[in-house]
Amino acid sequence: MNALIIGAAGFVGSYLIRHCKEDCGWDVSATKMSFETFSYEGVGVYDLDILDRDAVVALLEKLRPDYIFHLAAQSSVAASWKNPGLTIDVNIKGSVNVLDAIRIVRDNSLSGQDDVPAQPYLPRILLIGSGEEYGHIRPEETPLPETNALRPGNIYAATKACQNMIGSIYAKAYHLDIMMVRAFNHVGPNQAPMFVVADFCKQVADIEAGLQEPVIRVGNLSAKREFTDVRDVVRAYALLVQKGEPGETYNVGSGHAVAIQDILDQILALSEKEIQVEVDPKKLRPVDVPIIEADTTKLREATGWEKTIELGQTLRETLEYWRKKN
Ligand code: A2R
Repeated sequence: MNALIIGAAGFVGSYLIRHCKEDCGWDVSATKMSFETFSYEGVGVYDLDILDRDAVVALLEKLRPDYIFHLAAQSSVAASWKNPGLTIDVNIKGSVNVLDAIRIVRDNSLSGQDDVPAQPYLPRILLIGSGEEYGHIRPEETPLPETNALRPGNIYAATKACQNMIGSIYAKAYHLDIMMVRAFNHVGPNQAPMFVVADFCKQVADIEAGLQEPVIRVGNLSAKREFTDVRDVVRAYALLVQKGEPGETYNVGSGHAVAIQDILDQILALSEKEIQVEVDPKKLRPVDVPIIEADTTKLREATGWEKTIELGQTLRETLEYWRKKN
């Protein structure tokens, strides 16, 4: 099988490449933005801006991947408040471009040439959405099934909810094999420190190395979120492109919400330094959703997926990653 990972230079990309290549044994190609530096041994890496639909069409015509993972996004909630226009462009218009490009290449393949028999191009596509799409959740709604009402509480979440709706429309209207996920928070080494676990681990590592005074600056500690190791998340993605039902949405997460305070306590317990905790108003978001927790029955029944890595291990490895960087 031959897989294309769009938006591979981010956090999830290299984990997904490694899994598809090493564990699944697929040929893998990947895309990055022209200004990003990214390479992976044995993987063809192409520059692609998903805002350029013709470029997406050209790449698909060239590679004809069996599986397409669409990771490219403006993926930060905090950045979506600061730059809503870009978030809407990339996450909605960019995703429509990817879907439309797939439709065009499929339609071109069906029209064939006079003397060449048509070879239908029917890839399977995974659109990556977010648990944030559920938004303002009532406590009695958790754990959240995929059928729960979506009440997005921030710009990023609204764009991912829209991507999901458009994915479902394209699957039905154009008979494309599109599956959608709502991925809950995923964590691990190499995540950018704008995300909470990486932020806390980096600050602790900086404090230990004497690069920061012994004060960790935090946002809202009472919010409860799911945290799943990124390696378990990419296993779910690879299973879903193989076993998912077209037009369906699957939650991907541990099924267990943890308070950010607990995460902080676990990370602080891994350090021998005496560290003060201080709330930084700049880290508090304009609207915060108190609890997000997934019902992952649909994913597990469709694919047999189970999480394999405990949160404690992920936190230890993430802190170790930041210690090594100093
Ligand atoms: O924003 P950058 O410069 O870090 O680039 C990101 C890239 N990207 C794009 N790729 C193609 N065309 C665009 N117009 C475009 N804008 C941004 O997508 C980055 O390299 C990649 C996404 O990686 P991350 O932001 O690190 O997301 P992560 O954690 O790998 O999550 C993958 C997916 C995203 O759809 C998230 O929203 C979802 O999982 O949770």
